[in-house]
Parts: sequence; structure tokens; C-alpha cells
Amino acid sequence: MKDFITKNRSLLEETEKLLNDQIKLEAVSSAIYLSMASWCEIKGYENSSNFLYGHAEEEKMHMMKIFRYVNEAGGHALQPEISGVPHDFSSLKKIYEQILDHEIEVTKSIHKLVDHCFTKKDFTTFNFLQWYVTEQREEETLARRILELFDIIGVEGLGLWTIDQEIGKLGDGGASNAAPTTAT
Ligand code: OFO
Repeated sequence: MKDFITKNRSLLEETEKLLNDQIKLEAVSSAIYLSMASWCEIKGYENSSNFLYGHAEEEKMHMMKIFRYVNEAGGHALQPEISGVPHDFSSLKKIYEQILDHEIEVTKSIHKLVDHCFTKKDFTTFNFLQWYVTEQREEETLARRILELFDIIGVEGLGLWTIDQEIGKLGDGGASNAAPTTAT
């Protein structure tokens, strides 16, 4: 009976593999942001630290949303192996530059998945992924807004302190707006 259930499903193996790759990428995002939060905390950038702790939670939620979807669709969600997470960062600005670069990579990966689902006519997964398309646009915009603070305020004198204060006004990285999992 179980064999019948696992063999009869709409989710293609190729799509399941790509979704598991995305699960890993979201887990990597969460791990990197947690590491960045810790670095900010020990360097005294309290607001950036809180922002990044929130962002790490948000990425975990992104991962779990796909994780649950894969199993609900009859696949097998795989707990990813994570290694090589950096612990040292050269400056606060470098952290946010890395975040923007990383989010652009995540956007490309989501777009690749969306394109794949459209080509394979898997409109269920295509529809599920639309939330991520919107989320990535928001995350890239947020990283850009933060980097603009460095240009507008400058890092001299009280600059870095002021930038960190402004980042504190941006919230918790979105964790409080966390979307529910796929279960309704
Ligand atoms: Fe999951 O959005 Fe950032 O990485």
C-alpha cells in the first residue's frame, strides 16, 4: 500500500531534487545569518545583531515551508548537511554586501525552479513558489536599503553607530511576518 502511494504522485523526481537543493540553500542562508548575528553581537552592533537573528529565523521558516511541501506532495524532504559557515567578517558593511550578493543567488535559484516547473507543467509547485518570488524581491530591496545607509550616513565618527540605530528601525528581518507552512 505504501509503495502504491509513493509511486503515484504528480511531483517529478527531478523537481523533488531541485526542491531539496533549495531546502539546503535556505538552511545555508539561515546558518550564515546566524553567524553574522553572532559577530555583530560581540562587536557591539546590537541592532544589526537583532535584525540578523530575526533573519536567520526567517530563513529557517523558508526552509521548513519547502520541507513540508515536498513531503505533502509525496516526496522525501532531506535534512541538509551544512559546512563551511564563516565566523569572521571584515566589517559591518561587508556583511550587508554579502547579504545582497547571497540574496541575488537565492533569487536566481528560485527563478530556475519556477522555470523548471513551468516547463514541466507542474502548476501546483509553480503556484507554491510564487510566494518565494515575491519574498526574494523584498529581501533584495531590504539589503539595498541598508547598504544605502552606509553611503548616505558614512562610517566616520558616529556613522557606524547611527547606521546600526537605523537598522534597528527596520524590524527583526521579517521573522514576525513569517508566513505559515503549507498546511491549511
Ligand atoms: Fe530565503 O530568502 Fe533569503 O535567502
